[in-house]
Amino acid sequence: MMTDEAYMQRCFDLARRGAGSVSPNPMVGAVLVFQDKIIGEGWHQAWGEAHAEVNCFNAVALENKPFIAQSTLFCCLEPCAHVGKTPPCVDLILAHGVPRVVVSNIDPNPLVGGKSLDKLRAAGVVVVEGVQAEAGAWLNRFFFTWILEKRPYVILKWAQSADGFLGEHHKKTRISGPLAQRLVHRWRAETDAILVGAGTAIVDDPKLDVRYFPGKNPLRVLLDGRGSVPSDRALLCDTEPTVVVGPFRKDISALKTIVPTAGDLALEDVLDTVYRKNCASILVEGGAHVLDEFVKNGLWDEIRTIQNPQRLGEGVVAPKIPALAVFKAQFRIGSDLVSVFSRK
Ligand code: AOF
Ligand code: ZN
Repeated sequence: MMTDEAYMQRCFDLARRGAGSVSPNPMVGAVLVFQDKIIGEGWHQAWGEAHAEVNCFNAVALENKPFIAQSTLFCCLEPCAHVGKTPPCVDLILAHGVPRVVVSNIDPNPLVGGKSLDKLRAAGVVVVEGVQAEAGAWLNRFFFTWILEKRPYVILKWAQSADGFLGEHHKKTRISGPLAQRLVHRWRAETDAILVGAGTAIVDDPKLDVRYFPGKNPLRVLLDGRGSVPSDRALLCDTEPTVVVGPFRKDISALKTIVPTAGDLALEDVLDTVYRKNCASILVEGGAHVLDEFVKNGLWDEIRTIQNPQRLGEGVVAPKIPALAVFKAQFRIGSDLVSVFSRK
């Protein structure tokens, strides 16, 4: 007999397939189980499209449809109660006569916020909530932050040499290996926005796009309070949009949005601009000064470091992991060591 926890894990795995395609919506997976057998599975595949529950019911084979009214529906997030781009999932569940619903987390969206679970219970459905709640909150940490704190979830990311340097001074330095680079592009595809400072744009001239992993490019944000980045840098002259936080200038393409400032804009305001562009997450890729500013201001939720075995001897010193950081995970990819820390 499979446990509720095990079926919920299946929901998480299905939900993850929506990573990079559903934001700022949550990633949601749903599983219908009859007598310890899965008869339907679904997940939210793309923003604006069908919710996980709809896809799950639609996936049930004709001969299994009569069993829906005797099945348990597992869903990693409380089903929606509102008419959004799709009708309320809670009504669909009631219409199918599902007798038992198991969820990981209550949907923090004020339009839902427990209403669906109340409605199900009032209709006599057995409701179990909080199964694998911590893992569910971790899965949808971008969505939870975006909804509850009205700001994007902030991930600081850097690669460092074995002796703790980000690179040589004033020189583009490749630290991580090709597999780690692919992973970074995956992270970019799964994040809504990406930010660098002027120094990085000048020295590294990054594109900040997704070339080594399938997926969408994140919205690029350049902090350039002094307008010092030359207009021939990719972020200012290529055909992709960039949000440039800095003084107004005429020498960059019309695809770039300028958020005008004279001098540095408060990082909270930068995050607010990104939040208003419906970005639920932002990857801060450097340089050292920008990373330090985010750490100093306590504006981070997660830190991902990539450490390469090579030593540089000298160069730009990598930031220190703040005392508040909690170790979350570590794994090797190629010859690099990836470490993940979170705030809680
Ligand atoms: C569900 N199942 O698979 C998802 C839910 O604009 P809409 O209509 O797509 O609604 C988006 C909101 O619905 C989103 O903010 C969140 O509260 C909930 N997401 N709910 O029942 C799903 N993705
Ligand atoms: Zn729904």
